[in-house]
Amino acid sequence: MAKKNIEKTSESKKIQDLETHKVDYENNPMTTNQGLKVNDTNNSLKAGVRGATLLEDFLLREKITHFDHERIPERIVHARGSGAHGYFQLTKSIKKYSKAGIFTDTKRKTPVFVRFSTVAGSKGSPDLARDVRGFAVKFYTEEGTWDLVGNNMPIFFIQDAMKFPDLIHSVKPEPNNEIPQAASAHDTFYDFVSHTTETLHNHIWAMSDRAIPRSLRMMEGFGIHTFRLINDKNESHFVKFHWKPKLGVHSVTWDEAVKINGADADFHRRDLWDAIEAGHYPEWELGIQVVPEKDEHKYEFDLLDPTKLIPEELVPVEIIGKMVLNRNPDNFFAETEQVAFLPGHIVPGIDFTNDPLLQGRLFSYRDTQLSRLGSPNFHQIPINKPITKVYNNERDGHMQMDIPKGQGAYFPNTLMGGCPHLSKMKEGGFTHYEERIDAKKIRGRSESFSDHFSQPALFYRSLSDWEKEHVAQAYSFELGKCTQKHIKERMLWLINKIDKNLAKTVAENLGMKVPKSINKPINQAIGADANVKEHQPQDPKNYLDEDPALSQANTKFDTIETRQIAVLVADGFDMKAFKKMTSTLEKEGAMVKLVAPHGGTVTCSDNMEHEVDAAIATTESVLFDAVYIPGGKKAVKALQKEAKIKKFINEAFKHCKAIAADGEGEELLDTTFVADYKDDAAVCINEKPKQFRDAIAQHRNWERRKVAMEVPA
Ligand code: HDE
Repeated sequence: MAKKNIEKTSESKKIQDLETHKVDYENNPMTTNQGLKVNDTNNSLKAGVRGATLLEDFLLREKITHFDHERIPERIVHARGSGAHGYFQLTKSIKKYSKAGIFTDTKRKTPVFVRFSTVAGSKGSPDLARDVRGFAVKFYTEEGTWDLVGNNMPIFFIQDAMKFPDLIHSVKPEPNNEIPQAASAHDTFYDFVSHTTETLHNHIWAMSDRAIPRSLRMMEGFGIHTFRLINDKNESHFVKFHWKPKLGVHSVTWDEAVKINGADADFHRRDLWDAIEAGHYPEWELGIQVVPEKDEHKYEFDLLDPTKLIPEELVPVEIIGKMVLNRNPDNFFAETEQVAFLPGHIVPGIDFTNDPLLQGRLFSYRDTQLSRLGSPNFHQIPINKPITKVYNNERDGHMQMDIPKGQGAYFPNTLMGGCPHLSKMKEGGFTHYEERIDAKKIRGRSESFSDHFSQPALFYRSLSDWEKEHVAQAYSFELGKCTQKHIKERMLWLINKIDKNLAKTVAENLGMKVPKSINKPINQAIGADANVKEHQPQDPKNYLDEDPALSQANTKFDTIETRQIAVLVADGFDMKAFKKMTSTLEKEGAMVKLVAPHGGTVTCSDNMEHEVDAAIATTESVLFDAVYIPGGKKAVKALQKEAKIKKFINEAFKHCKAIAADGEGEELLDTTFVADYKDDAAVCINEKPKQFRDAIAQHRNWERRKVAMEVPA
């Protein structure tokens, strides 16, 4: 990047920072929390400069006490998260299905706050753990707040809320030694999974590339449960919600994920933050799959079973709106940490179904916010406040922020003129959908939830060859980390029910054989009374050969917006080639970063100074999407002397990334693994910038994967 540009950027950043702080800080001195002006915050009050600190020091006590209480309990799950503000806008009214304002009014821009997260790791765990990602959206609608608290995979591990603590205890670090952090690859998780076959569908998704996204901005989101849409005639339709990213669905490889966690543990958080700061606002389309009430029992799976998706081949996704994230939080704790999502936050026009997982969530989230945020008034925290006014008779409690007026707080009343009065349905009062229920009270599960193999098999069949290979590698890695033979055997037996070749490959990698049989029954309420019934999983059915929407090979490959391009430079790099290439890439929204043997500046062939973005010692190729070497004799000579520059290129090649070189840049490639693969579709030597651009848009050249495996980097 030319120096002039750099100066401009840092100047505008300074102005932006000042703007943010101006209101509060510009002309106001430091004060205590009581508004007392403070003249020294560096020294405590002492009996003489070398004497003991005095108990009288109220300034020290206030500062330290507040500090001592700065932490709140982290979330039990989804502790590691990153958030952003934005808006949702409907593009197509769905009045025929829903009376919700956000689903009927295309003119509205509804503010949203979104929090993305990993599930298993602690708050400080690395971003690239193999894990499901949370995708929680808070819509501040004119009719009250609606929270769509979903994930980046369309199904969940378990069918009944009762099993959630077991699932989470199994995946969290093992309780005796708190190992491993943010990783499912250990005995307790597979002990649980191999004895709980309903997990297998979400589990195979977690073994796929979906569990190691390239960016939070390149993930799909799903509401998972079947919800209801209710129209103004009080008619119900079943619905599944989908978020489709504008940039397509892309992932890194496992080798990269492991390395990114070391090179930049905040990789996803930084990527989201930087994209928004640079004005490249992440965007998703909202889609719905609608099933009429009459079709409730039409499918081979139960709509209430959260371990099943509705294949898009059977019910297409209808796009109805878009969400844009255009503002970073001002303060991580106040917003991203304190935000409280509750699946029970709903608005008229949307309703719940009897999905037993959803039903359990309706209890759990309020309960967890109480322990996390410490007060039933957590809705008064700015990030959790609805944009509508709140009127009710709830009073007092820890940290009450409002000062309610009036003589009483009860209903019905005459002393307050009957206020607040009840809202009639035509005024927007919420009424539950009147679902008819005629059943025995029973602790049990519907037999229609017992198909545990068909959809994992459908998912696997729908993947491309390279995705299938990644799944096999992931199973092999995860089970390879387990120490118990009986658990691995059981897993192989179950994988074999999903796909025989997959099981064979994994078994070979583990140095084991797929067992011919295991101890039955598969699902066992161990130690339970004989009348406790656990349905045994049914044999897999094939009701659909493939669902193309499940494969990332069918995603969008049409943009290079926000792709990070490492340009390898040193003094004397060829400015002409550099300009030609980078102007094309930057015009399309790619982010060009100069990587050089040292920090500071480098001088190009036109004798201009350019600020270096990263010295090679401080960066890794896994943090970039593509590599370009502009050439220039002196520059290439200097680059050739750097062993890490060669490693950088080899690694980019190993991870199937686009690589381009102009002029003498080719000589640098000649000292790397790329030398023998110059005809590779994503290696562009002295090609037009458009060629490189197209290779980057393809995300990766997976055709290269066989030779790439040979690269020792
Ligand atoms: Fe959650 N889940 N969950 N979950 N979940 C929480 O609530 C829980 C489930 C999801 O960014 C907790 O505020 C139970 C499914 C997300 O703040 C907790 C069950 C899905 C987030 C909780 C489930 C999710 C959470 C922990 C089984 C996808 C992060 C902190 C019945 C549809 C939201 C908190 C954020 C967070 C409980 C299952 C998604 C403990 C009991 C299914 C994205 O209340």
